[in-house]
Amino acid sequence: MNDPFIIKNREQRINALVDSIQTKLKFMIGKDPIIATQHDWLNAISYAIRDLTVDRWLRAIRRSLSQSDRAVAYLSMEYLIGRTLSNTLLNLGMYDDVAGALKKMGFELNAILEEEDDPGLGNGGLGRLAACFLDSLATLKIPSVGFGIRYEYGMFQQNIIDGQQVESTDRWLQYGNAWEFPRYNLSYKVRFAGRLQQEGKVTRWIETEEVLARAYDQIVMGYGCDATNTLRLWSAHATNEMNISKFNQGEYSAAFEDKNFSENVSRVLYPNDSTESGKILRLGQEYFLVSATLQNILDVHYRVHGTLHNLADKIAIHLNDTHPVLAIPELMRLLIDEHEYTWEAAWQMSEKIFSYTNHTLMSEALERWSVELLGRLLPRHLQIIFEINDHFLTKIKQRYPNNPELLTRLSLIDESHGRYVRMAWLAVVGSYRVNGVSQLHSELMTQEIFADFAKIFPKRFCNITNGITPRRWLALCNKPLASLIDETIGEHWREDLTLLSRLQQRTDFPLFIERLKTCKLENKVALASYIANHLNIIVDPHALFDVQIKRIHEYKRQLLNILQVIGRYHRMLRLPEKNWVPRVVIFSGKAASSYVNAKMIIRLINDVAQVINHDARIKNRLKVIFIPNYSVSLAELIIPATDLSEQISLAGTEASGTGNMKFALNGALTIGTLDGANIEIREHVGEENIFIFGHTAKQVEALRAQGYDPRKIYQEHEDLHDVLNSLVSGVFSPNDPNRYYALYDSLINFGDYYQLLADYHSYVQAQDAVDKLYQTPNLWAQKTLCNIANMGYFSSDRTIKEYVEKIWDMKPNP
Ligand code: 26Q
Repeated sequence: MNDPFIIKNREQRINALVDSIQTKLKFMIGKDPIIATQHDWLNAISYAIRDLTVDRWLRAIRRSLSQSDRAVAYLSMEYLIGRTLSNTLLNLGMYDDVAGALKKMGFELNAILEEEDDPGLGNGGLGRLAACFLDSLATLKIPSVGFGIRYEYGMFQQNIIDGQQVESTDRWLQYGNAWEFPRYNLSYKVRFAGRLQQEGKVTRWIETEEVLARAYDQIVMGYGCDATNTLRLWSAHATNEMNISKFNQGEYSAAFEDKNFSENVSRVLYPNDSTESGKILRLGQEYFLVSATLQNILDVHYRVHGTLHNLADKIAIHLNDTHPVLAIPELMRLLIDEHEYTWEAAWQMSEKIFSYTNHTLMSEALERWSVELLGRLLPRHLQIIFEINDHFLTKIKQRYPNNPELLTRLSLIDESHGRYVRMAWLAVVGSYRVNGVSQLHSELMTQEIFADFAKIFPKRFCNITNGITPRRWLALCNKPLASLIDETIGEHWREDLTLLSRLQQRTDFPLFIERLKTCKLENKVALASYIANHLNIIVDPHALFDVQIKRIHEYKRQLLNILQVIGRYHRMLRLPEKNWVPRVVIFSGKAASSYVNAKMIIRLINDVAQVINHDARIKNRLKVIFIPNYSVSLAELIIPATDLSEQISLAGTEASGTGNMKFALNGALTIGTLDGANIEIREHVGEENIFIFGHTAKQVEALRAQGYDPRKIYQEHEDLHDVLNSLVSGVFSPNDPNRYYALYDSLINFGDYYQLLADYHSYVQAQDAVDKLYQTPNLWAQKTLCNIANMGYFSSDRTIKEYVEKIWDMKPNP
């Protein structure tokens, strides 16, 4: 197609686009327009648009091969990139032209965009962070490749049936994926199991089973004209399509057994956002990603440089949590066993290459693998891990000769209950830099889980507060607000989000405040119409939209939120004449399939919704909505429509949070605890513009240490007493009054681990302050503007610049 960039005339550009889309439908999809489905058209459009990005991409790859500086390999088991077409149109600045072309063909752009499957190749925050980083790396023109797994089935689809979560498979590839380039001849053998054979100093790993890793590449387009990078996802294939001797004996299904086993490696994403230890297939996936990636990196490096000696000067390998930490022993293995480096030389290189981000402090979420299982699946790696441990502990012994407890604590092998490899320890020992994801988290990280390491390697630890890409999370998802900002301060904020501070002076411009309110209302109308169409519930767009959307997890305390809703319901029944601020309380999020308590919380929310939404006495002034199947694209709809953002985790448990940033950037006020990045958000937006409540991380610790007694709070506070009693009196589950007994019990009789009751009252007070402010709409809007104007710091561009300076040791790009 003629490049629309060089066509000056809009009419001609649109014609060129129409022409190209029709050609794609014919020659790539092979369909007659008369019978083409909406999805066929989506694919045709996607191919046509993809064509416009390929030249830049190939140029960028060529540049990166000949460059003298370091490149980044970002290793992550998860990427939640969201839909690609809309993002590409934004980056190319072609939204309007394509809308025009489609109109001419009788389509509506938004309907086509909605047709694209949202690839759910991640669980939540960690996967979305990786996607924001890819966007910023490309936009900042930092040569980098994201490596991951092309799961055939992503995060399960969540259906709500009779109030309960029911999972089904996410068949996101069923109609193909127009954005990927399969690299049929770029593949590596990944080996598993087998045994070790020692020949003098040389170790051989023999009799292994093999799986083939095939690369699928996707263009990662940054904002602005020439900015592109690559996301390379590995897909597992059998090395032997079938066992010919079994086939010849007529055992047709047995002939394909091995093939099925191999391909299972990239079959499905594990839907747990905290470690599910012991699953051998998960370990297989982690190693599969790492082995294919490292072979690929060494391969390319050797072809360009003719040696591996300078590897550390040319590449920084970043580990997104411990999930890809086997990269460290894998690099050692490749250098020693396949490239004949000595152990010491290999370790010296390795020590300069890896860096690691920690995303959680909760001990149950730290990865550990049993020595027995690791030894069975990856005997050579286990051996190398033991060698790393010996090497490390020998040095420590020299420095601290009389401290055996310290050695036990630092050992990569935990021998207290069985024998386990502590993956986070391996990551710390094998990385030259380790970072946390918010100030509080990084502080606690060096005071708690990594306290011993922080004393030994004080310079190794640092903080880099998370960020979000302003392209997807404002320009793309909130068109009304983005245009208002463009009109006011120009368009450059997309690349420099700190420019938003220029909006601060508009707080005193009544006309501007009016327009800001109109933007919010427009977004709320769109969400209300989604809710009406999909859930058959009518909500008033003028009501306060109070939103908590994220994974369902006890530490995030959705339960505290719904308890507070029940409390409000009771008060409304007691004082029906009071001028209650109408509220729509919205929840969305998935629970890990095996997480019983989280699923119970979903059920409770839905049961409470049934009762409240149908109680005529409250006159529609309170609605509870659970939106099923939360995803990146749902977040793009919900966040711009939010007035109040719920960030209420138990202080000290949410490493950072990134949703909190998206809401504030889109003009919601936060109600939250002093946890994760909420603390830094408060510093930036000012404490008068955020609703903070509850105990601090220190107070949480102190309360736990002194012996916390939730029953006392329950007995002393009548309103809370009523709320909890309503759970067990069957108000919300009349046909099954015992349904919520276990939840009730966990709060009152089993120690209330997440201290909901301890924060309940300050939470209710903060919610009352929210109502009060909402009754002064102009003041509310002014405060939302103070939030928007001060969110510049939370751009992932700033985050990535900090990684470049503090971790990856690259020269900033000219
Ligand atoms: C590990 C082993 C086996 C199976 C699953 C897992 C697994 C998968 C995903 C463990 C953890 C995760 C995801 C963690 C996560 O999303 N953490 C979040 O990271 C965000 C980005 O830094 C933070 O903002 C959040 O606070 C943190 O919860």
